Amino acid sequence: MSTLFDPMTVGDLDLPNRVVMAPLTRNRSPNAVPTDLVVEYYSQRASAGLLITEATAISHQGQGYADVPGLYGEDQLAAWKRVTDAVHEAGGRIVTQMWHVGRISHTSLQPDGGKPVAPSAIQAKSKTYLINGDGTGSFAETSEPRALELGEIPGIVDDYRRAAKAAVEQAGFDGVEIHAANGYLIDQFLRSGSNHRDDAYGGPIPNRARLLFEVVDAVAEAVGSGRVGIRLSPVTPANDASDPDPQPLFDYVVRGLASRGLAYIHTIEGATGGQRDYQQGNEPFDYAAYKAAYRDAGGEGAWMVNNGYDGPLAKSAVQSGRADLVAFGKLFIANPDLVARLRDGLPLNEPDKATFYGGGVKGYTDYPFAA
Ligand code: 8OZ
Repeated sequence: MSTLFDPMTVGDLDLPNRVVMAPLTRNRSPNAVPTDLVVEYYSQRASAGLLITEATAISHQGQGYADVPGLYGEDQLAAWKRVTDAVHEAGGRIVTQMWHVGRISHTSLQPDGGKPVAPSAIQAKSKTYLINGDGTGSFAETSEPRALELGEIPGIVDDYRRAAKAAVEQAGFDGVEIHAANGYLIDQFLRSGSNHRDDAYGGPIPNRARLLFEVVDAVAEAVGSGRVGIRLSPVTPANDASDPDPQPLFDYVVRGLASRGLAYIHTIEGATGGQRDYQQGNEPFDYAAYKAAYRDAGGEGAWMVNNGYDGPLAKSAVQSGRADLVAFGKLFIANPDLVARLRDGLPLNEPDKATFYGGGVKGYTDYPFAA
């Protein structure tokens, strides 16, 4: 039996424990460049078994929010190198979450003020976050997207490949996580609510999953599959994601991932940041069957779970063998030393929602460590 505090080899990475910091958007990187505060924030949390960065855009086109970081400019990569150096210096391991938002964007954030891109020209019923001329933030409706032309898709796959290579070779990350969750580009292709294409990337499940596998293969080739993880969210309604029949779709996806040698599969169970038993379609999603589909197909990657875990739920998930790794979001925002607090049964700081997105030190690097 393993516990949450036992080490584990995950692909090419040796983790000292199973407590993972989930990717968390914090909107504190003006011009897409992480600041000194970002360096401090991640290095404070270096005792995590693994740090996953906030979602980070692979290209300007992949941007959808104000002040989120990127992996496509030399200044962005140099800033991330300072983050990874500081984390390594503090004894930690860090991968970056590679992000293309697809339709969850706004023309004001796109190259030349153009329309965001998507599988189909269907506007999401969702909001994004912008910074106004006077420096204040506000939420705005996502813009109407345009459908990607077939001939544009290889360029997007190349953007993932280039970002992965730069993240590892230039920015010093230990690996990358492909963001295929929460209603962003890859998830928009997967789910039938946002994908009405009638070409090789739409319609039957293998077509809707085609972009995901092309991205996984390109990224794995660029950095080695043992440095690649992927995040999926089979039933989340986040960002207007919808599909009436998620079980066969996501069982197919993890079966296809099984042969690709990834370090880990990271699943958001339920509605992101919300109800764990959230349902899309007529039946509850069977997470055990989904995991079994991956293992039956020969998948040997670590199984990472996320969404609403507290200490007891996380400990039992690992001890029962239901999961290998548990990713914590809000608890890691508020507790830089979460591993020690969970291990020693210390009280936890409460996260302050008002300072999640944007701002400075407050609610970011000023949460206290336990005495
Ligand atoms: C919260 C706010 C903005 C973006 C996700 C990247 O849901 C996000 C995100 C979360 O995956």
